[in-house]
Amino acid sequence: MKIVDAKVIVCSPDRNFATLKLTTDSGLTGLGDATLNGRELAVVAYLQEHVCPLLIGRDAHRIEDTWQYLYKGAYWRRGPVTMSAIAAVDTALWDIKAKSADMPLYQLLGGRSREGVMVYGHASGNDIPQVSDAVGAYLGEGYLAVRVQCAIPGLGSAYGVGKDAKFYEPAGRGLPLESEWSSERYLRFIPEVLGAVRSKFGFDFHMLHDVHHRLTPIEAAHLAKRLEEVELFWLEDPVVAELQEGFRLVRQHTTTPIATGEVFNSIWDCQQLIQEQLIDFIRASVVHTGGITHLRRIAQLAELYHVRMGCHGATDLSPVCLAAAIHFGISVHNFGIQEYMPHSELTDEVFPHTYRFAGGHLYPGEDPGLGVDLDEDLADRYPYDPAYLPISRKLDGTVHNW
Ligand code: CS2
Ligand code: MG
Repeated sequence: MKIVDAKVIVCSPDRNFATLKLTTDSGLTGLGDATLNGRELAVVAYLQEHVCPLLIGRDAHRIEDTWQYLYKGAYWRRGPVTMSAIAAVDTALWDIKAKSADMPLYQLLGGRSREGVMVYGHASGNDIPQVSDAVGAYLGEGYLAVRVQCAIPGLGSAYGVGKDAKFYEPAGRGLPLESEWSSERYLRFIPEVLGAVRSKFGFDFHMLHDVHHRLTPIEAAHLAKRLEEVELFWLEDPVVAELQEGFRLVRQHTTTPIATGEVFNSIWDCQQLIQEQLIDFIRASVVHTGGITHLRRIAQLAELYHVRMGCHGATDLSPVCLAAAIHFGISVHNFGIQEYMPHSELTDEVFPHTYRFAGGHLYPGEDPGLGVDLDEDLADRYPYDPAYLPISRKLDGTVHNW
């Protein structure tokens, strides 16, 4: 079965997405998400100029060989752009293979290990009452796990607080906005927020919080220790993860579970974190970590060290990626939780899919392949519209980690 066409479809139904579509000589097609928030066109160019021409004529069944061909053949290895491009090809080939086998993708990955994929929703607000209302809404919808984020008094903006209670898209149209940050104000306030949520709703649901790379290791250690009393499911991205050994300092001080990895793009980004058991969950995603083929390698390494999967699933990962994550998550043994930020209705129209939410879980469809399609005519009506993630600055103007 030969690849006869490889094209990248860029669209912007509420936000920008890049999608690779492969077509074989037997007429089967496969989709792969190639979206890299704020740098979408870099991946598009990488695919269009340096990958798609190499795919024409290749055997679509040779997934592992194609992965190695694109990874080793580039010479310049790793990085978010390269690995998102490889991920798109890999995901599309798995989609095609499952379709040619006439089975949903998860069956090719070893079949079900569980009935459904437990997810967490995103509760946020500008103050504690708003956050509490948002948490209550998610629990009322049957979510078993809720991430809690809140605006910080005295700061003009905060990570994770959407314009409305449910939908959160951090990338803004046009050039990057600048947001202010104060670790001191954050550290004083966020324990009060999380404590208030536990006081109101108790401990019978999983509560998560995302620090979003903003603290130093000792600040993160201080926070994680203070938060032991609220029993988080995980504290996410407490520090930036380039310095993997930096997590040792956090780990020494606390039993709060740690998650990181949504910005990772290869197993080498997380090898030390996993092998030293410095984390409890790895957040690597299908779209940014070389696709299903490479994510399975990370999962198998993680399993040896009691680390569970908690794949990234924000709205800037398209329904194609989310579908792949659900097929992966329902099958992989060391599954932990799946992030679920529902896409907009318009996005779901552009990407019709068979996965569904019920009772705090996501379920893949039973259609052959990923169970996602792309309505190209509708997609064409929403062309790319430049949008960037914010830049963060401390109160004294120093650039910080957003
Ligand atoms: C966040 C994301 O979902 C998360 O855990 O870290 O919202 C992240 O900020 C975006 O995916 C960046 O594009
Ligand atoms: Mg995050």
